[in-house]
Amino acid sequence: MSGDLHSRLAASFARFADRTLVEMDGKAWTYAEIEGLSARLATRLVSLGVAPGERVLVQTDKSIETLLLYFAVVRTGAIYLPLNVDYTEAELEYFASDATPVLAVCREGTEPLFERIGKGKVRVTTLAELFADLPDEQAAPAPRKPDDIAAILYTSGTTGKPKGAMLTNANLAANGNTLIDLWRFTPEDRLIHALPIFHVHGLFVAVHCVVFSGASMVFLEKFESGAVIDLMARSTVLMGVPTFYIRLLADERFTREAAANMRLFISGSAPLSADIHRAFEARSGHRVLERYGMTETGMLTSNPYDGERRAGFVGPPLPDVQLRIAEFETGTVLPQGEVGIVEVKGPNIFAGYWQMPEKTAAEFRPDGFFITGDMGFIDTDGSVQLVGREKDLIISGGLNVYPAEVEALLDDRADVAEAAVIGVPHPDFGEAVVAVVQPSGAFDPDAVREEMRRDLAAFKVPKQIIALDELPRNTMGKIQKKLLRERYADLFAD
Ligand code: MLC
Ligand code: AMP
Repeated sequence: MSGDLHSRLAASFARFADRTLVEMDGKAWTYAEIEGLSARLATRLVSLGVAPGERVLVQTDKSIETLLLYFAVVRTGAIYLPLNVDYTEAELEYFASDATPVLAVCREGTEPLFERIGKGKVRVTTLAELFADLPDEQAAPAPRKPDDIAAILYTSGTTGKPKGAMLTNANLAANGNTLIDLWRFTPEDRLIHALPIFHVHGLFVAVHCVVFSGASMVFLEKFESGAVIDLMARSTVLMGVPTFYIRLLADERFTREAAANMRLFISGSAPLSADIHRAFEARSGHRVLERYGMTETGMLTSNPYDGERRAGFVGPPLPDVQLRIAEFETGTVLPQGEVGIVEVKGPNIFAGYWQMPEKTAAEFRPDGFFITGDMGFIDTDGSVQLVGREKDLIISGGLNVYPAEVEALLDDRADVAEAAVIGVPHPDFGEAVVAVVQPSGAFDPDAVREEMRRDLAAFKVPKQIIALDELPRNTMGKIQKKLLRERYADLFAD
């Protein structure tokens, strides 16, 4: 294996040629069909100027065409840059100007928006246009080296602008290879794929586990408990965020019998509460396998396939990952059992942030360990428990919301003196975004929420805005978010 992602994918395309790779809406595509179509699509991309190292920005709905586009971009050696379909013009503008893509593939009807933000420098197209009269010629795969960038995924930060995490060919190939062994993927597996394909979880973890192992998957446009339960009788694996498991438990059709054919339920992207873990086992007879990862790193830890899957723990580091706990400020490595910042090193750790060498340097220790921003400790059995986050981050339904971004938008308003954005427990999303504001003058929370939707993706818009005459502050004048979190902990209680 040459260590590049295309070669790894191509090995599976050839080896499992006649087997089904993916199904959607009652239609199925074999490995050979997917390879053929993506190679022809690569020819089209090349004719549009897509070349090794160039960025292809993608904001399209979940579909087989989007999956083909991903494989085609990898084949051309260009950099795949997927974006949440929920992002608004204001959010997209930044990504386009930062990443300077050569091509933007967007949803029908949004071409004018992309033309606007591309400022005449980006070629704009849609999937329908790309696939119209696809040439027969199959583009030869561009030679790529393991360290070449295969994808950029944007993540926000506690301060400043979102950062484009550069994932190399070797990062993606290594993590996928490790996971298929760890989770025992075989060609007999059939994955229920209900995640979006613009994040690490649905795109790399799910798709690569399937393709690398010769398994198959059923694409659902989005998670819907009834559809997922119906598929279980002829499927073997589900990957999801905790909200999937919460919603399955809320559906009375989800029973031991319904889950009888399944061999594995995997959870990640956000904490799975020990209560849900136990309730899930009581209902289905399956112990969820929880794992932990990040956009910048891919997967880092996993509970064991055999052996105890501990509720509330994310498991030991993957075989090729080094993980340590350190003191955040000094970087001093802490002894086993002590709580500190989680730091990691391994073949899956990203190459840095796109055109941000200082930000990159700030997040690595001198010896190459990446500082995750998650707080945790290692138990006596080597299993990691995450206990919180050093970064001011809310994870809602597996999606990250940085309070600083939402606060900035509120603080800019004439009717807001100051805002504090916090995460509070939510029965469905795990955490929900709530804004506590000190208004200046007349203030209508519902109208403000509506207006915020123009600038922010829906999942970032506060589920509730609470107006207070005074925000609680410490003696230094800093808003006491901890106190607010405690005060509103039961806001969404069942
Ligand atoms: C949708 N909404 C959300 C939301 N998703 N609000 C908060 N948090 C979310 N995650 C909004 C909708 O826009 C809508 O707003 C309202 O909430 C109700 O939506 P819904 O119909 O209940 O949501 P649904 O479409 O069912 O989506 C929920 C979900 C989805 C949980 C299925 O968000 C999802 O698939 N999440 C997975 C995200 C994921 O892949 N994360 C992995 C990141 S990678 P309104 O106002 O219009 O009513 C990573 C690394 C790793 O973290 O370790 O994996
Ligand atoms: P993202 O930037 O979207 O990749 O989110 C990464 C963050 O998700 C991590 O830094 C963790 O805070 C969180 N995360 C991922 N998996 C888990 C998990 N199993 N338990 C708790 N938090 C998790």
